[in-house]
This record gives sequence, structure tokens and C-alpha cells, in this order.
Amino acid sequence: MSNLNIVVAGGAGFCGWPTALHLSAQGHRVTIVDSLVRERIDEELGSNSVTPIASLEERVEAWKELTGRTIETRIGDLNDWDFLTGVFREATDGQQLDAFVHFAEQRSAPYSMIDREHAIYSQRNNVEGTLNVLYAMKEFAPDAHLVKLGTMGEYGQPNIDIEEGWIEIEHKGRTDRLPFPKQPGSFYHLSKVHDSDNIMFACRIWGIRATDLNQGIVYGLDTEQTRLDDRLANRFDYDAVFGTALNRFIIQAAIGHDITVYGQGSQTRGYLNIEDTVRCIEIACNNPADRGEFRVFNQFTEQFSVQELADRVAAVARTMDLDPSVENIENPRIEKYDHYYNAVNTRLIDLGLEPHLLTDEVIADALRTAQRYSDRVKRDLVLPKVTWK
Ligand code: NAD
Ligand code: USQ
Repeated sequence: MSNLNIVVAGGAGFCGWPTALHLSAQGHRVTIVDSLVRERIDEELGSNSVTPIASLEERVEAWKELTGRTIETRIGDLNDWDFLTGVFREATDGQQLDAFVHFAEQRSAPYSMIDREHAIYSQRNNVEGTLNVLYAMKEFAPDAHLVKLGTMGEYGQPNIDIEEGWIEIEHKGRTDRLPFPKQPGSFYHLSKVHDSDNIMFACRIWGIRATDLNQGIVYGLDTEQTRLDDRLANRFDYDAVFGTALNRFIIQAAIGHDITVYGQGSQTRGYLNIEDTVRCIEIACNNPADRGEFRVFNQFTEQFSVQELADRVAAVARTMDLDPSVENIENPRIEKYDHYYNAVNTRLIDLGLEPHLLTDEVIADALRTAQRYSDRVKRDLVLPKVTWK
């Protein structure tokens, strides 16, 4: 595969940073675009990453020093049209832009449910940012491929199998291939549904090529590249707003906090290792959608209930002289228990994804990282305060 010219928007974040490193390691030209708004949100919430994170500038300098490879950075907001057009002008100057990888959104469901202002911020940031990207692609890079991070949560938990974006429907003797129904569980997840509709429309009317990656919950933090040096360390969120289920359980076990299963614990979701996130993006970039095609891949590798995950983490922690207890606490969210959940995820596997599954060693490895930095955890941020009610 020849070297590609790729913009990674949201490349300072948890999924974007290791992806930028992985794509750069494959020899692609990588430009990170990020507003660094997560730093401001950390300040607002008083939160932090368990791992100490170097500034983006220090990280790309370390990458250059260690590998000789350059990652360019542009600090700005996708909602700033003048900034974004500058990014596209530079990225297409003398070279075609191959892929625009779009991670740059407000991605916490609880953050979007704090109050009216946070719901509106989340939807504006995400929906308007993506609309700007679509217009910029139309104007400056009509042949480039949009690789957009969606979420498995767009589908909700229907009582039928979840297909990859589309479903064949027979209705009153006629059939059609239609977008799979969406029943998301937060204003954040809804922003992803609105994005998907806007992207699908832009593909249809302007011939944009797009892949919507409906990603499950990502766990772990390290990849081959982030392990090279502490200066390349990735984020590891634990607080009740940005921490996600499995990573939170691991950090809770490491600091001697109860593992917080919300409600009955039978809520089932798709999960994947961060090592697979970076490969999935590479696979999507190497295999672009056709002109006008709106392609959807379900990006997860295994399904678990939160109770199963909590019990797995507790069992591994006990082999490491830790003694966590698993507590079913009042659920701050409104969600289904004991629901049917069976989602199709064959398209990335068909293109060559070889999943890194959740083994005890994977849990133990993340537990060791959490133990190393356990004194950085602010315990008052662990229990949930934002409710859906
Ligand atoms: P993150 O918050 O760690 O990173 C997002 C990055 O985007 C941050 O660095 C932030 O500063 C930047 N950003 C946000 N809005 C921006 C804007 N308008 N302009 C420029 N930069 C902006 O989040 P993450 O966990 O890396 O998630 C990345 C993407 O993957 C999100 O779209 C999220 O919805 C999706 N996703 C994440 C997970 C997960 O488990 N973390 C699962 C499924 C999907
Ligand atoms: N949960 C617990 N205990 C906790 C935290 C969460 O039981 O301490 C439960 C929740 O109730 C929920 C499940 O775990 O049933 C998942 O919650 P989460 O916070 O791990 O994930 P979610 O809010 O869905 O959001 C995360 C990312 C988001 C991404 C999504 C993928 O923050 O960006 O889109 O995972 S998915 O879930 O497939 O939609």
C-alpha cells in the first residue's frame, strides 16, 4: 500500500493519539487537528487522566526523536470554518488528501446529560463540526475518504440482531434496503445519529465517500507505539463522566475502590481493545468507500455485560493481591436490563482485522499501569453524580 496523506481530527485524544502514531509508523503522512478542548473540560470537571500526559507538542517531538517520523499538528476547532479551510488548503497543497479521520467530538454520554447547556454544546460541537468537515471535503477534497467515528450506541438495544448500518425490510409485499433503526440512549449518542444522517445525505447528493465506524466501548490504553516511551503515554480516564466501563473497573480495582456496576449489571455492549481501534482505522483508510458510498462497519470484537466485566476484573485483581468488591449501585442512567443483544461485526474481519481479545493478561497489564499511577486518582470523581432523570 502506498503512503497515504491522512488528517486525524481529534488526534490528541484517547483513540486519536494512538491512531496517529500507528498510521505514522506505517509510513503515512499524518496531520493531527485538535482544539485541545478536552484540557478545558478536564479543568471544568476537575478531572485528569490516571497516566500523566505530555503536551501534544512534546509528544510529537518525542515521536520524532524516537523514530525520525514527523507528525504535523494544527490546533483549532472544526467549528471554525476559516481554520478548517486552512487545514484543507495545506493538506491538499501539492498532494491529494486521501483520508480525513474524524474523532474530534464531545464523546461522553454523561457530559451531554449534565443539563441543557451541555446537551446543546455536545450536539452543536459534534453535528456542526461534522457538517463543516463535509462542506470542506466537497470544496477542497471531493475525492478524499471520510473515516468517521460513530458509535454502536446509535442502534440502542433492539429485540432483533443489529446489522451493519443497513437492513433489508419487507413491508406489505415490497422490499427495500434501509438504514437500520436508531434508538440511542443519550444526547451524545443522538449527536452521532444526526451525524450519520448528514453524512449519508452528503454521500448521496455530493458523491462524498464515507465510512461510519460504529465503534463499541474501547478498553486498554497502550499500543505498540505508546509503549515506546512515557512521553508517548495515552489518556486513561477513570472519572464518572469520561471514564468508560471496563477501564473504570480496572482503575477502581487498582485503587481499592468498589467496582461500580450500575443497576442490575445485565446491560450488554460491544467492546474492543485500543490495539484494534488503530488497526480498524488503518483498514478503513486502506480500503476506501466508493464515490457516493455511505459505508457502515460495526467496530467491536466481543460482547459483554457490565456484570461479567466487573467479575472478570475482580478475579484478575485478586491474583495480584488486590481485594476489590463488586457493588451494584443505583443506576444514574435510564437503560434496559436483560435485553437481547446480538450485533453483526463481520465487515472489518473480512478486511483483515485480527482481534486482540480480552484476556486476563490484558486486564492485568492495564491494572499494573493503574497501580503505578494510583496516587493521581481523585477519589471523589469516581462515583456518578450526573443522572438521566
Ligand atoms: P477524547 O475526548 O479522548 O478525544 C477527542 C478529541 O477531540 C479531544 O482531544 C478533543 O480535544 C478533540 N475535539 C473535540 N471536539 C473538537 C472540535 N470541535 N474541534 C477539534 N477538536 C475537537 O475521546 P475519544 O475517546 O478519543 O473518542 C474519539 C472518538 O471516538 C469520538 O468521536 C467518540 O465518540 C468515538 N468513540 C469513542 C469510544 C471510546 O470508548 N472512547 C467508543 C466509541 C466511539
Ligand atoms: N456502567 C457501569 N458502571 C460504570 C460505568 C458504566 O455499569 O461505572 C455501564 C453503563 O450503565 C452502561 C455501560 O456500562 O450500561 C457502558 O457505559 P460507558 O460509560 O462505558 O459507555 P457509554 O456511555 O456508552 O460511552 C462510551 C464512550 C462513547 C462511545 C460509547 C460506545 O464514552 O464515546 O460512543 O462508549 S457504545 O457504548 O457502544 O455506544
